[in-house]
Order: sequence, then C-alpha cells, then structure tokens
Amino acid sequence: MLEKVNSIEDLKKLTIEDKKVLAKDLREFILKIVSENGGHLASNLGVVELTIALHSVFNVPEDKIVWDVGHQAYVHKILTGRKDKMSTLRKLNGIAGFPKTNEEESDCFNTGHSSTSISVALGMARARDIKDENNSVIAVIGDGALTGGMALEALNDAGYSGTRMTVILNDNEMSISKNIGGMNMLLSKLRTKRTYTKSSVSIKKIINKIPVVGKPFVKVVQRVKRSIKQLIIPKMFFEDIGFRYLGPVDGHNIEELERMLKITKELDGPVLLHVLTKKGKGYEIAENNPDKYHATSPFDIETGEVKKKKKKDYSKVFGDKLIELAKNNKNIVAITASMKDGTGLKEFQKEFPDRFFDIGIAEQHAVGLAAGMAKEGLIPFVPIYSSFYQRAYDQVIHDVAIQNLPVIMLVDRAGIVGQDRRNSSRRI
Ligand SMILES: Cc1ncc(C[n+]2csc(CCOP(=O)(O)OP(=O)(O)O)c2C)c(N)n1
Repeated sequence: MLEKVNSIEDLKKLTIEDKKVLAKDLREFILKIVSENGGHLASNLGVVELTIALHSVFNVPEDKIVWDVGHQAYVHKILTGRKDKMSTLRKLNGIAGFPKTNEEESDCFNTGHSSTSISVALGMARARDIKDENNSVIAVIGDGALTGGMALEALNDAGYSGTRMTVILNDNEMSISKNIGGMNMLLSKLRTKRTYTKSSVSIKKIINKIPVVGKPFVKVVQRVKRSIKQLIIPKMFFEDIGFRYLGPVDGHNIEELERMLKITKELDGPVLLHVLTKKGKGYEIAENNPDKYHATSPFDIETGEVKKKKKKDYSKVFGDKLIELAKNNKNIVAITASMKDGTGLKEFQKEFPDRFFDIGIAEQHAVGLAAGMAKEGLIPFVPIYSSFYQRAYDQVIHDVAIQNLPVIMLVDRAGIVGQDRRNSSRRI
C-alpha cells in the first residue's frame, strides 16, 4: 500500500481498510529506516494512525499542523512526499529528523524544543482571523510536552481567547521515560472515562438548526450536560479554562480518529482532542521498552540489540560520581527536567529516591526549584542538555547567580551533535 501512496492526494483516495494496511506498511518502513540509520522510533510508531487520520481530514499546507518537539513527524514526512528521502535520515545532508519549513511547505513551523506548539498554533490562528481566512490550525502535543510551562501559558491564553483552533493531546503516558506530575494525574483520570463528548457535539448541531427555540434550548442542554460531565469526569480542567474537551479516543482506530477530527473541524473556539496512543506500537520490543527506543542508534530488528555498544560517556561518569558524593553528604539532591536517562541520573534515582526529582519538561522550574533548595541549605545538582538550558537563562541569572546560591549546573551536549538537525542555524 505504501508503494501506492506518494502524496496526500493518494492517501485521501484510500478506504479505511486500505489505510489500515498502509499503517502496517508505514510501521515496517520506519522500523527498517531507524534500525539502519538510528532515529526516533517509539514516538513515531505511536502516531501512525493519528497522522493518517490528520492528513485524511485536514488539507496541508493550507491547514497548519504544528508538531510539538517534532521528533514524531516521520509519518507526516513520508506522507507528504518525502518517502524516498527517509533513507537519508541522520546522514550528512540528509532529510531532517524534525519539521523544517525549508524542506517542505507542509512543515509549517520548525520545532525541536518541547512545549512550543500551542503558542505557535494560537499565533497562526489569530493571524488567520485577522487576515479573514478560514484554514484550520492544529497543535499536536504529547502528554510529556504538556508539562512544560510554555504549553500551560498557551492553554491559558487560548482557552480564554476563544480562538478557533485544535489541540491534539497525544497521550501515551510517557515523556522519554514515564510521565509524572499533577497534569499526568489529571490525564490518568480522564483516560479511564468513556468518550463522553462524542454525541453532545452532534446533538448541539442538530438542535441549533431548529429555528427560534434552538439557541436558548442549546444553552439549557449545555448547562445540564456540563453538570453531568462534572459528575462523570472529575475536575474538567480543560473545559474550565475555556476549551471544549473531546475524548478520550483510541489513537490507533483510524475511523474513530477521523470522525472526531471532523467534529473538531466544525467547532468554533478552542478544542482539545484527547488521543490515547501506545509508544512503540506494533514493535513489541519498543512497546516493552519505550524509553530505550525513544531515540536509538542502529539496532538489530530481531533482537532489538543496538549494533554499536555505547562507551562510557560523561553522563555516566557524572552519575557515578554523584552517587559517590551523595553517600557522604545527605544534602545532595538531583533534579532532572524529564531526562533522567540522558543526563545519567537513572542509578541515582534508584539509590536515593527521596533525593531525586523528575519535575517534567520544565527547565525553568528545575532551576527555580534548585534555587529554593540551595537557599535552605541543600546542594542541588541540575544536569540539563546545553540547548535546553536556554529555557532557564532567566532563572540562572535572576534566581541563582545574582543571589550567589550554590546550585551546581551541569551543561552537557554542548557543541555539535551531528545526527539530528533541529533548526537551521544550529545543530543540536
Ligand atoms: C525544552 C526541551 N527539553 C527537553 C527535550 C527533550 N525531549 C525530547 S522529546 C521528550 C519527551 C516528549 O514527550 P511527549 O511530549 O509525551 O512525546 P512522546 O515522545 O511521548 O510522543 C523530551 C523530554 C526537548 N525536546 N525540549
């Protein structure tokens, strides 16, 4: 089926049954490429059906799809005419592993750093309204990225503004490792609920068509529904801040996804569609170890074994040394912004669970938190990749440096990392 699909037009001609076959082909194709070249695997396997459904319902490049982080955009790239370039992933001058506006028109925005998509999509939606245009704008954001402050700032603005846009919450319960935090607690309550809003939207549309009695009646029905919803779904956070919440929907059911996406297209105002997906879907080894296969170097498909064994790197040296220091000093604590594996803190967490803090993809908060701890006599270690430390420059200056607080910052991955180009001016 994948051989037949070379463009979005080809995709749109397929039946649901064809699309199911296509999903299987896409998974095999991605698995082959990533096992040979390395790349982001588990997140891409998780969004195959979602991406097919998005491109079936919406029309890029007129409609804008903003991929948060952008590491999960392989399927989007394959479907938007770049299938043949995928074999150059992570190769010199090869296809970028993230959306690139200068690569294809349907990549409407460059992403790489987490939690930017809702702000950007809201900006695009406001621009559309000012220009009096009619396209749809969609942000696709993971539950991990939703822990970032910028995403929450954007939800706050979007919900209040009432601007027409869709946020797709791709909830796989994982950041790179298991997702944590209060937002995750809220999502876990929503995950277990039946899809609630699916009928309410169509009822509203039908009632709205009845003349005169229509509008007031809708208001009454909505009020009743809202109170029922409060009973069924505790703490309707998204609705309370101005979004219409739809879902949760099975993110591997193309038919259901298309149905829900069509509803979001019809609605005025901000909509959040909660989609449940499985990271690594379809490749058992990645399903069982989604964190290991979040991003990987080349590996053997049969066994999952990485071909070139990783040497001891600076993150490991740091992690081992920190454990040694922490054994002799109970004031030492460690903070990670959702990167415990990459920054070498996995063993520290096992050894000192009470002195380890994974605080979500929230670098600003990580440094602010460390400042408070340091002020009260603790010795916080905060390892963050150099590129992501950019998020916390203000906290580094305002909360730590000016107050001369002993926060220990470890900045790694500085310089050039060749494999993944995330934006045109810098390779990280
Ligand atoms: C500011 C920032 N910090 C850290 C990262 C590293 N990072 C890349 S993907 C990711 C997890 C994203 O989780 P989620 O949004 O749930 O997407 P999923 O991979 O689960 O689909 C992290 C922490 C980043 N890209 N940007």
